Amino acid sequence: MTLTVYLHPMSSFCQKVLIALYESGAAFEPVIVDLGNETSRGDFLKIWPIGKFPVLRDEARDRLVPESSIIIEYLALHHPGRSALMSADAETARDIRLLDRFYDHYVSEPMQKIVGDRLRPAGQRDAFGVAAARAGLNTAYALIDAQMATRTWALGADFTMADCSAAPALFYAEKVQPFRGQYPNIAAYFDRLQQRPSYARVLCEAEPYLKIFPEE
Ligand SMILES: N[C@@H](CCC(=O)N[C@@H](CS)C(=O)NCC(=O)O)C(=O)O
Repeated sequence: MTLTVYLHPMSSFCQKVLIALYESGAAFEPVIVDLGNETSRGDFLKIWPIGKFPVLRDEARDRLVPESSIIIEYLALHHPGRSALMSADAETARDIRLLDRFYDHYVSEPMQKIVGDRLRPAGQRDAFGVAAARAGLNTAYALIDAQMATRTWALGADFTMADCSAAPALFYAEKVQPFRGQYPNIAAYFDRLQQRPSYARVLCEAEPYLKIFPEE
């Protein structure tokens, strides 16, 4: 098999790429990286010393591709399958990238900050940073809710890379700072995402691992 993806099923950025792979139908071999296991972590660091997943290896092209958005763009170019998730039109592609960046930077990052803080040793928590992350999430929620009042998917009618970013970001964001109740358009959008077969499959595969999520 030419495509190998180094990932963990619970990781939001890996789920983003998995949604893209299931949308396209591209064949790939998943390699689960367990960062808590010295051997698994060491093997992964030899491949990508930055140590963050997902990472794609395309054997046929002899390319190593890190970073979730870059992987999805790479797949769209070389392994589009059923659904490319990017647009050939430069203006539309830029709009997709903007929304993708928005969900990564303004939903995923603050969500990860809040989750990461729960994993810190007692006495080393960052209350100031968490409060800033919560404020940032609220600002992002208000913007998304207004956008989604008139859209089916993040960009509009078509399911794109931005929806791949949105689904896992919103899933974990809802756990740390619920949007249901206050933001009905985000809730309705997230319901649509959960019904999308690609994301439903990703959620099903992540389910056995969710028990290790640090609830608080
Ligand atoms: N910008 C990266 C972020 C990837 C990322 O943050 N991955 C997390 C998992 S969701 C990770 O590898 N965490 C492990 C660590 O930081 O040690 C991308 O888009 O792929």
